[in-house]
Amino acid sequence: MKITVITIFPDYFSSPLGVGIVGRAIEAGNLDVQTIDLRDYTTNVHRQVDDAPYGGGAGMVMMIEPLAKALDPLADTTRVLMSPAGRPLDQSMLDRFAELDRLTLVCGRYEGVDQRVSDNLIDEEVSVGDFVLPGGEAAALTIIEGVARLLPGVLGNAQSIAGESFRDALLEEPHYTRPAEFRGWTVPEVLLSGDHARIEEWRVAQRLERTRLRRPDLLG
Ligand code: JCQ
Repeated sequence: MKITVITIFPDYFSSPLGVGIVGRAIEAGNLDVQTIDLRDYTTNVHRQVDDAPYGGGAGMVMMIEPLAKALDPLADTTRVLMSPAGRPLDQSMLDRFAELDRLTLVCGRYEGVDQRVSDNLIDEEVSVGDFVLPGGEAAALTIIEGVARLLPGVLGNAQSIAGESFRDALLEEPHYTRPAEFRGWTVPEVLLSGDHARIEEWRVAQRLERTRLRRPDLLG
């Protein structure tokens, strides 16, 4: 899979692309990530990518011209704009992106992007949450990381994906490892019992209770 990122901060991506699952996916040739510096597509001497909004008001708007020049050669890819006004990202969206051969992520900045970009040059707008970031870079990284771990040959353990949280739309149960006691804080007795039927029953009950308390929206 090849992911192209359009950004005014290509350096933002260098460390994250070198470590962990993403670093290994790139190393192994399962993933290629290319960053495009939007300023390379400007025509004005100041390499400006933003301008004042028509109609007045505070803040700046990302200009269509550099984005169009960067995006025109990528018309055969799925083009995603990171935006607080986008469709909320979820696991099923990442599953769908992971099936693609090519994905383009556009990092918005300032007050937003000229609406004609979204209307004519973008396939979908995606939000990673109901908050505002100074730019779409962290949101783009979220998608890269979420997709990378789904690529064939990357995790090396298909079971840990198949059996995980959000596949069954429930939060995970709490996990524990050694020691069995630390500063008097103990591990639930059932997990030490060796009774695998009881353990599974406890885990399911914990998933349901946690979801009810923390994320009732997931239960419908
Ligand atoms: C993405 N949740 C928040 C900020 C405007 C495209 O227009 C804008 C994009 C951004 C950057 O993205 C986010 C974001 N998901 O802030 C303002």
